[in-house]
Amino acid sequence: MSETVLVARRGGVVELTLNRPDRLNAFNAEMHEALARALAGVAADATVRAVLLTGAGRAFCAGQDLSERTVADGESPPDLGATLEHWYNPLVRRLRTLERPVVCAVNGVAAGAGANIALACDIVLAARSASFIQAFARIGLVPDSGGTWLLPRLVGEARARALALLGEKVTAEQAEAWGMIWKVVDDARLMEEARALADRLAAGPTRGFALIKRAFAATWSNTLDAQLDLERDLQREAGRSEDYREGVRAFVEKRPPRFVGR
Ligand code: T3D
Repeated sequence: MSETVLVARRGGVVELTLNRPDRLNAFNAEMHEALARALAGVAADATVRAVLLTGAGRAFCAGQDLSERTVADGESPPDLGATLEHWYNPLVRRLRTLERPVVCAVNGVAAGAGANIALACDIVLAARSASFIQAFARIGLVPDSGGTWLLPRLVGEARARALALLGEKVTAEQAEAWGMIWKVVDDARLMEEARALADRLAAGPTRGFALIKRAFAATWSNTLDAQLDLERDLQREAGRSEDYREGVRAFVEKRPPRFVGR
């Protein structure tokens, strides 16, 4: 089993740690494969009710491992479109469509695809010392892993364009102030807070959370009319869940709900 992604189970939470710290957790094929396998395992296991993604060492993830990308004179360049098609795009799609909430604890620098993979998660916490860098333009590339879609939606087009073109570092505090992430946390408390958040989500109405993710996935391409129709359909489904029944009962009985995730 690959050690490039550490997989730990704590109650209803699966904690995934990118683990190539000497390369700032940059992606190689082995790490992609390990992460894809771990996320497929989560999707297939109904007892997993939340995911926490983080990085080992001083970085969250430095994007693609560039040591695999040097091209000698006369050699033909690698097909980067193929890597996106094979690895990065499925990963982002998997995170966005996974029917469990995904918390990302950005423990240090998140650069290139690493930044955008963090931003693709549902709730992003960042250590105060962490930073986000759209490093692509520094090496002549285009933001990928959803960056050109996510960034303008999160921070507005003016900032998104400047970040993509300049490749400047955004501190965690700036990212919070701009609405790029949910919250900055003191370094020493990051994992404690991220775990508490993941535990809280794991005790929540998992089916309802999956439907919330589906609503947000559609919102940017839908008209208001279409979104209202979608909300109607999703609410109909949520209203049939055991957790909805329990939620209303608990409210009426003035006690905390005991959600089972169905
Ligand atoms: O290629 C495709 O398939 C297409 C897909 C592309 C997706 C992408 O993500 S493209 C963007 C790739 N990522 C980058 O361009 C970021 C490169 N890294 C950096 O700019 C800097 O390392 C950081 C800003 C992230 C951190 O800087 P700093 O000063 O804190 O650390 P450092 O000294 O640069 O890095 C520490 C070590 O990690 C160093 O190794 P060494 O000298 O100790 O042996 C460095 O080479 C290594 N490292 C950092 N990033 C990468 C990396 N090694 C391989 N690939 C990396 N991306």
